[in-house]
Amino acid sequence: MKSTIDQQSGVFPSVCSLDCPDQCGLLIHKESGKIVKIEGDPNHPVTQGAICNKVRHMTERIYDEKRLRYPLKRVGKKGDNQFERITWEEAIQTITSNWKSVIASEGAEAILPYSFYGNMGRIGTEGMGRRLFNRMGASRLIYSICEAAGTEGYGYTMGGSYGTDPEDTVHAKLFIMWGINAVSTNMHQVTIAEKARKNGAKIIVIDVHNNRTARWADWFIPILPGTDSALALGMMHILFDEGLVDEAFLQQYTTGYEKLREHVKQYSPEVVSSITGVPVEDILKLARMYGEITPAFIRIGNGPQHHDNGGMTIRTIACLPALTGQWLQQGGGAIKGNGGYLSLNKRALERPDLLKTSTRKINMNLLGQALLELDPPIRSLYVYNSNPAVVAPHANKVRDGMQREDLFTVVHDLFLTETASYADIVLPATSSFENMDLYSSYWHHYLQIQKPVIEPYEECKSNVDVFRLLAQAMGFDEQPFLDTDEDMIGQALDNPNNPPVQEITVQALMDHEFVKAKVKPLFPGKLRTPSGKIELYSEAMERKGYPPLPTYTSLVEDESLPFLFVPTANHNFLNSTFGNNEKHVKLEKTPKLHMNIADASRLGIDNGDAVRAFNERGSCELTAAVGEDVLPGVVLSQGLWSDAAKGKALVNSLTPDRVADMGEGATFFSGRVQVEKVNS
Ligand SMILES: Nc1nc2c(c(=O)[nH]1)N[C@H]1C(S)=C(S)[C@@H](COP(=O)(O)OP(=O)(O)OC[C@H]3O[C@@H](n4cnc5c(=O)[nH]c(N)nc54)[C@H](O)[C@@H]3O)O[C@H]1N2
Ligand SMILES: Nc1nc2c(c(=O)[nH]1)N[C@H]1C(S)=C(S)[C@@H](COP(=O)(O)OP(=O)(O)OC[C@H]3O[C@@H](n4cnc5c(=O)[nH]c(N)nc54)[C@H](O)[C@@H]3O)O[C@H]1N2
Ligand code: SF4
Ligand SMILES: [Mo]
Repeated sequence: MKSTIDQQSGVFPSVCSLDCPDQCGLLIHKESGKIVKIEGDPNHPVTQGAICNKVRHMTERIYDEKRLRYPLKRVGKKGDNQFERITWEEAIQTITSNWKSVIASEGAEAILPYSFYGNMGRIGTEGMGRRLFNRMGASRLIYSICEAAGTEGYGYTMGGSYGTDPEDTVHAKLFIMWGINAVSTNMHQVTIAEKARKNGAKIIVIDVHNNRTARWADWFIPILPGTDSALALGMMHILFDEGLVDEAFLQQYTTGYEKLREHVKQYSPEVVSSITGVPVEDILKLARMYGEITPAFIRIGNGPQHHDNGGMTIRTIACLPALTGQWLQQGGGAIKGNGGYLSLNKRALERPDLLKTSTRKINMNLLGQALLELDPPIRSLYVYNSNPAVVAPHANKVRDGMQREDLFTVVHDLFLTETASYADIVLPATSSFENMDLYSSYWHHYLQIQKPVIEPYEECKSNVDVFRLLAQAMGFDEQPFLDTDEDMIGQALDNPNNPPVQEITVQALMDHEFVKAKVKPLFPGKLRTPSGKIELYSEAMERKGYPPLPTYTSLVEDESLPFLFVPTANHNFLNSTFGNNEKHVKLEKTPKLHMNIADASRLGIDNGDAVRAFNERGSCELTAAVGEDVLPGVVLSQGLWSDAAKGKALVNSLTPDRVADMGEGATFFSGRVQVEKVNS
């Protein structure tokens, strides 16, 4: 392959590496060996040349003064950010000699890798690192911080992460954006909906916040947090009651619809209104629109599933398209996540066979607890592709754990993140434009290989390269550690359980900017549920002790404090990424706490006041945004602000480290707080 690196100037196709469903095609403009501009690739069939503001300003992040250039070792106290330059040899030697002595004295389970999708490249996230830690016999991480609860819930109904092809949704006549702030988090779904709108489509947003997406809608339905399953059940009640269901579809493609018909009788509009805060006439109107307009498409977001009851809620919403037979309409149905369609050969990528004996699994949502309370203890933490000191729930507990003097921490990142400030050794990472990887979207059906566009910045190394060095220094010389990047990509694509991906070759991805997997439509067909049908009644759930029919379950009683605190994503950052980049911080202005005017006036809080939200887990200072953007009893913030930008705005200091009803998922949005004015 002729490397684009060798060409000093030109325009090169690329792909966005961030954890975002759109996975945009990019064009990288290069002059004299440096990136000068990043824009959307107009040839990409889904993203069509449009990209978000975040990535349009990505160049500044790549060449940011603050970017890590070489390995560092800590010379001050943990958290104090005092480091000294060391060589790669010293870094690798220090890490592996620590690991060897930990393994000799306490066993490899005392080592915990912690990572997520700061870069979505599959070999950098799921490849060499998993191989190394499997071979070592380290503790294994449960990757549950994002969509685990909803994925399990959706899976009971639909048999896996399979939904509508987003390109088809241009034909929809009704869009329900359900707990997704798509204008900020899935912008091309919005672009497609806009096209459909020109053909008469209506857009409904169901959310707890009158945000950018709500303001874009034809109809915004505010709902109380954590009550969405009740609303969906109320819609089902009306659909059955008014004969708006597709009996033929129910009979042919679902299990348990007669039981469901009886079951939803209890969810009358009056009952549902008292749970959700949605007026009876709006529940009726919503159900009738959904029953009468076709094709109808539901885009299910992270909002409803980052709650204690998130799994059951998503399982319940996922039943709706079956009632009206929407899965047979082009563009109808739902998307929660489409990752199943592009699933890769996980075994080949991660090589679980290298693990000799089964090792303990540690839920990433309980990192603080794991570092402070686990017995036998964790002695070494290796973090990459993630910033848990900011993004993980109960962040103060996480930081207390990282503060432990006897914990040896390594952080591999592009920046000296809040997490890195607790590290003993910091390793500099390449950006996605500096190394090769395979990208597959969890929304559309395209795969793409990122060929390196520029040379690695200073002494930066990719995840895969660092893991290779570590494996070598550990004395692991098996083939999996010798595979090249291209070998690994080939192995990942070769998935016998997923023919549409298996037929895509490395060569095809090298030759074309992107390739669409030839995904078969879900219907007519057999799902991957036990019955092969949409399971309105699920025996699998029953066996696990869940109600077998979709059900409203309430949030767990948190501390008895007056407000439910919903700390969501914001427009100009991506999780904590960009929270340390000046341009993005400036665009986002200041971290706010949205509250209802009725609550604010009772507490003597005016718009623009400095306020403190607190509970027994921590405290967080924000600027009050008073109005009617949230219902009374709810306070909401946007963005995972970095310490550097606003010292006290660590929203995750308040979030619970309880796990959700399914998937051991996160419950970021189910914590309660008190709020008070900060007197300056
Ligand atoms: N700009 C930007 N884009 C991103 C990200 C980012 O941080 N910034 N993050 C990326 C990642 S990793 C992910 S997982 C996705 C997440 O993207 P989204 O799915 O949009 O997730 P959130 O923004 O967490 O929450 C979605 C919406 O749910 C609402 N909400 C909260 N609780 C409830 C509830 O109980 N019911 C209802 N109906 N709504 C509720 C919130 O107000 C919010 O508008 O976005 C990705 N894209
Ligand atoms: N309160 C609250 N908390 C949340 C959420 C929320 O909505 N509210 N959302 C949750 C969700 S959905 C998610 S997915 C998580 C996301 O949490 P994380 O996965 O931790 O996401 P980021 O904060 O973007 O951190 C990614 C880090 O990876 C680094 N990185 C990027 N590329 C590379 C690379 O190639 N190699 C290495 N070694 N590092 C790299 C980046 O510089 C960045 O510091 O946060 C969760 N936390
Ligand atoms: S963050 Fe999302 S919208 Fe922005 S360029 Fe990347 S994939 Fe596209
Ligand atoms: Mo996420």
